[in-house]
Amino acid sequence: MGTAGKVIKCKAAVLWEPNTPFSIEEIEVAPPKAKEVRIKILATGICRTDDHVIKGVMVSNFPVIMGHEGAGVVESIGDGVTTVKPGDKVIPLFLPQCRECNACLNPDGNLCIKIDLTGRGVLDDGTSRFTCKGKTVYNFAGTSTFTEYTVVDEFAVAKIDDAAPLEKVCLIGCGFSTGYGAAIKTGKTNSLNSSPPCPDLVRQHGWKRTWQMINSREVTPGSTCAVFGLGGVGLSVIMGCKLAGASRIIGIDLNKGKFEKAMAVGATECISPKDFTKPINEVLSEMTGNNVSFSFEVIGRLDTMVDALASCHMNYGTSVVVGAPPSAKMLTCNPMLLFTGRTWKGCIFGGWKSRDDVPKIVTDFLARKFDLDQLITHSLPFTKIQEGFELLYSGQSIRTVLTF
Ligand code: PAD
Ligand code: ZN
Repeated sequence: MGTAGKVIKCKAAVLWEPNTPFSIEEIEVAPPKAKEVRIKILATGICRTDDHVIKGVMVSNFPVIMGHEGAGVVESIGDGVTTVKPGDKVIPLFLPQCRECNACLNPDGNLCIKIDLTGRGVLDDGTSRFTCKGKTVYNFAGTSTFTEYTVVDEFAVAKIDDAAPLEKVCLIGCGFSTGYGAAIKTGKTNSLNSSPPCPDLVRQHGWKRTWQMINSREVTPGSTCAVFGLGGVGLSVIMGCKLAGASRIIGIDLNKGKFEKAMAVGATECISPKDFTKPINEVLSEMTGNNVSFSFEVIGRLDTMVDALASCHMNYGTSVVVGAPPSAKMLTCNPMLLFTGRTWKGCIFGGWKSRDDVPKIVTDFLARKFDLDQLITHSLPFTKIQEGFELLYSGQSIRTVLTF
């Protein structure tokens, strides 16, 4: 391609400081160095995690180009890149997979050591490829998708099927996979004291399948789940719970405007904590005969993390923290919640090993195993990014997809 090896000038949404609007700027994107890939971004979703950085709740260096739920086409590659080539459709990965660290080598791990959890905002060699008005502009999450071109490390990009519609599968880069994986991979746990040995399950599926389910860590068929937060990620948790065969899925949100969509993707009922004077865990316990096996916090608040923990069964319940916690905040809770046997865990990117699993999730989407259209409520041209964030703030959007 004509641009390979050259600096590309293009448009990007730069955030110069926290709590300010995006500024559409002309930036320079340097060519990829060894083991790096330059991508022409064609679609990107807006996720609440981006907003955490805008609000300063998650740390980052500034100025920064955010965005981490994108999809595009490889424009050029640096020396030594073997897993993608120019013209390939790809999804950049905020959770990389270097295939060498302990988490990558452990079959149960996915938190690759190369992830940028501390907001350094640089590629693996310690520098950024972006400049604007003579200043270095930092990366976000190793991806930076709010730009026409980005550069990522080879360990942070997955080649996907050529037939994939980028304006939909971009959601597989974050929101969808995170929620879906939280339900079908991370939810199930603590096999021996959890619900599968229930005789109904064995009768229905036989011991072999029951044992597979125990070991595959899915939400178990017939179980009751409670999902706190009905944004794009929470709805994806519901889709995963439904696919795993949960028989009751209760959605919890302060915004009742989210209930209709939640029911459409698989919730069996929805409640707002505002309608009750009792603590929400007591409400859920009464509704279910004290039988929530799995709860998911998909908001990113400390109080709802504890509420979700208290809502699952005191003995065999599992609660999964999916919502991104605010930086440098501490949780306080009654340790009795854990002493009685509950399991409390979290997951980043739904527990998926990103480079291995993202192409498979895309293939499952193309095979219509799940529907992403339900999550995409708005589409806007990239330059209207600020409008996309306003839709998130007003609670009107589930996912806005920006196209270039
Ligand atoms: P969203 O803002 O679209 O949805 C959050 C929902 O929570 C909204 O519908 C709110 O109305 C609702 N809500 C807010 N406060 C409360 C409350 N006190 N009680 C009940 N409901 C409430 O966000 P999202 O779906 O894009 O993301 C959800 C969280 O997941 C957010 O914290 C994000 O940063 C995190 C996330 N984590 C990962 C990961 O890898 N773990 C990936 C992507 C997103
Ligand atoms: Zn996200």
